[in-house]
Amino acid sequence: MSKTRTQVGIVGAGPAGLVLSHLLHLQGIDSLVLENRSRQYCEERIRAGVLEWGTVELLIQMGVGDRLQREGLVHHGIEIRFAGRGHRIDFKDLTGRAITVYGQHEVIKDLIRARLDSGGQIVFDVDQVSVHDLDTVAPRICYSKEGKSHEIVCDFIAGCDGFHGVCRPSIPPGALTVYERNYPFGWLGILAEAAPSSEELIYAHHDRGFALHSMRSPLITRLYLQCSPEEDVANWPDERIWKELQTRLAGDPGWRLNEGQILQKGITGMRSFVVEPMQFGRMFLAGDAAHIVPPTGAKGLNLAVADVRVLAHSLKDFYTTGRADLLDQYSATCLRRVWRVQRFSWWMTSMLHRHEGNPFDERRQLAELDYVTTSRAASQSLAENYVGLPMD
Ligand code: RFL
Ligand code: PHB
Repeated sequence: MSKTRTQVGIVGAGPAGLVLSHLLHLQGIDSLVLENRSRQYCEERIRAGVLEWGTVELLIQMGVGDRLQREGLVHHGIEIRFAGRGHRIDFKDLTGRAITVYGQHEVIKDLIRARLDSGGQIVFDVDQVSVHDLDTVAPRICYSKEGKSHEIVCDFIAGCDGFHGVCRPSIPPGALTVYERNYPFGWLGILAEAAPSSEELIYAHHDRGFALHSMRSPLITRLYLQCSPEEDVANWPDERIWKELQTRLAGDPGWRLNEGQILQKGITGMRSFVVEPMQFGRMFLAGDAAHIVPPTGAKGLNLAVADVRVLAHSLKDFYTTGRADLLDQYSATCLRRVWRVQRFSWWMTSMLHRHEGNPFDERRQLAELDYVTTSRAASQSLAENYVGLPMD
């Protein structure tokens, strides 16, 4: 068995793990990232697309924003569509801020390149990752690669291994409280070789269910349809998807959704999930390992980045002063933002999706959409949350 040492052992090369590793590097702190997938898989996995202004600023400050600034699509608003009519929420007017549409996999490519160019260590394709001695000053990570066993002794471990990772389940039962809510629907997402049909994102409420028009580039559209969480993608041939999207996204006369070859299809369940605290001993959880939001608010990636920003700052304080005050506050500091973002994501989800049942709730939902698109106060509340609350 080979043994190495690092200051911060990071499990997971998603946005949380990679941003953390690069922030630590910029502060002179050594880390090592372990990832159970291949580099290619991580760089091609299609996920989030919306970056809050604070996420964009951080990536630029970290020196990984060049391509993002060249290729990212800056959006000054979104459209909310219901009862066949579109209503624009003008972020610029309401908040002075914008969001940037830039695929998560592009952020990942930029971060991996930056880490490797500056001598960072990312070990891809690892197996059997396990974490040990979490409540001591020398926690360890064990893993195997190509049949050989390895051990890393760390000062701290960052569990950035997503919702299905190993870090959170390694915490003794009883040390964490779980807060959870499942939704009775999922999203069928497609990536299509078609020019976006609108310059901005369209969130559409429709009697047949929610639909979302988003994009990745001037030639690629990203679209989602509300469906059952148990839906089988095999039941959705391309023609059915386009027909349903045309119906649910139908808007002002003359507007039509551009169609094209479907490059990728997938179904995602929707859940809200939080564990408290986001720490056990010397292991800190960040990003999806600690919390999940339904995607309607476009917040998961941004929240992951916000967590590791706090963690990197707290670790720097520890290494420069020897004091653990900020590390001890890590969980409470992050959870304040996490819960505000949970609230917003839940609210967007319940306002826009079709729920079975109660006609009272259907009418109330339409009143909510009417209010949010006509009251400046209500639109401003949506806008300030969507572009991203200020970082503490
Ligand atoms: P990730 O990205 O899941 O990264 C975790 C990494 O850990 C690896 N891993 C392990 N490595 C070693 N050993 C193990 N045992 C491991 N187990 C797992 C995994 O392979 C992976 O590389 O978590 P992270 O870094 O916390 O980042 C979270 C975001 O990826 C996630 O919240 C977003 O993608 C959510 N999300 C969105 N977020 C936004 O901010 N804006 C959006 O527009 C948005 N849209 C979305 C989304 C997520 C979606 N899906 C598919 C869940 C749209 C969709 C459809
Ligand atoms: C996306 O482009 O993938 C996307 C955009 C907005 C969301 C969720 C996903 O709310």
